[in-house]
Amino acid sequence: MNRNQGLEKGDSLWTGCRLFMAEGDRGIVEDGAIAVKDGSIWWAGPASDLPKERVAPGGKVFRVGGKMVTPGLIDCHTHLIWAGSRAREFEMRLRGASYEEIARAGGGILNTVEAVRLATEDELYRQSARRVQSLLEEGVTTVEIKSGYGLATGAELKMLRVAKRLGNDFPVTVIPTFLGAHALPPEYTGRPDAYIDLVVEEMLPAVAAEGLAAAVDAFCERIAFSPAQVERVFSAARDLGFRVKLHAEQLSDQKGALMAARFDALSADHLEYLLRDGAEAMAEKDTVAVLLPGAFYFLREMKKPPVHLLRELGVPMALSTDCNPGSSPCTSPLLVMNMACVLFGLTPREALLGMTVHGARALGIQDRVGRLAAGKAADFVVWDVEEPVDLVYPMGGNPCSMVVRGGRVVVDRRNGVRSGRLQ
Ligand code: DI6
Ligand code: FE
Repeated sequence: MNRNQGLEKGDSLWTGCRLFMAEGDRGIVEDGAIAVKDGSIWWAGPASDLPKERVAPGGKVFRVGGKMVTPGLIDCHTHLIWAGSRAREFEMRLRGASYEEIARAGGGILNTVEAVRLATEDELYRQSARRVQSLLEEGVTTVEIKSGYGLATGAELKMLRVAKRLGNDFPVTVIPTFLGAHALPPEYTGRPDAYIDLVVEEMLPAVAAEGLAAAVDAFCERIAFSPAQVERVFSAARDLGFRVKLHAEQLSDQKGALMAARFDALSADHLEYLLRDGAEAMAEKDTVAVLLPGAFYFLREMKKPPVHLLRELGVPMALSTDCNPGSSPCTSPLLVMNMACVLFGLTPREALLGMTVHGARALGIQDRVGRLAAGKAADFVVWDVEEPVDLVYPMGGNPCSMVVRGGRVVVDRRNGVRSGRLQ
């Protein structure tokens, strides 16, 4: 990109935008413009400051008419590739069984593992593609997708290949994460350390060799793996050059976040049972707290993540759907933002920052996406609302007007956006 050249034919200018900016007190630029060049943001800010002498005629102009424009949403924690359904377990939980009880009885994650192992790559792709499409229609332009329902080398690689295909076929950036240490597969019952051997010695090298993951995650919990077992996975991951992240303190305090911070984790996720020691370690290492109110809601949790503490310590809070069949069958980032405000006490602005700039940090891609600023990818969403609170307030409905990804309009439900040529 030659930034000196200015805007030419083939580039586009977006005017009349209420820009949601990551910095500043209220953070809205009321009469804003975005200039897009070669798929990236060339300029963004108050229209009055636009360098007009560098805007050549002939380019495309979109007049947004005062709608709010945010960065493309970043869903930084999903398990959206799965087969089968866990509706029966949902019914069991409605009758009083707990998520942990179902898992200990061999259901839960292992139920989905069975279905994923049986599914062909094409079947998995078809089921999962629908979920990607739903996210996209609500403004998601970057989605992280975890493996973790294969729990055998071939099946884990199958999931990660599906993730890659989804990224190639949809106008969404897919960031794949290897989650081999998600649950203990049935053939390793009573032998968790032997399964960790398999993850470390066979799966991780295979994932690295095929370049199929950007980071490595694990589930540190009573019903999953101990901190010592996760440490073995993290050490091996680090030796192969992976950044790590962790499902930590979801159902109990395992000191997982503390351990993750020692490995310079990108993020620690869930965190309902996080205590001050873990939060301080995260603050020190710049580890992002990923909050997942969909899982909190769906599992009827009572204990909330320590939002006040995270704020006090300056730990960035990201927000994500956790889209998965067992604890958060949710493809609505907007509903998740609503839940984060109602259930966890985030402000609407914090919720939006959690799905944009902090979501990008949780994936280590904040230099490329998450903000409306020069040099970032031209990934943004035009919403038929004026303020963050208007976006977060309804429980349902979709005020998305347009989704732009890499400068291209990829969702167009155009309500009142007019386009033409620059004069
Ligand atoms: N925590 C969760 O909430 C998801 N995975 C995890 O480690 C749930 C996955 C599932 O129940 O299928
Ligand atoms: Fe999860």
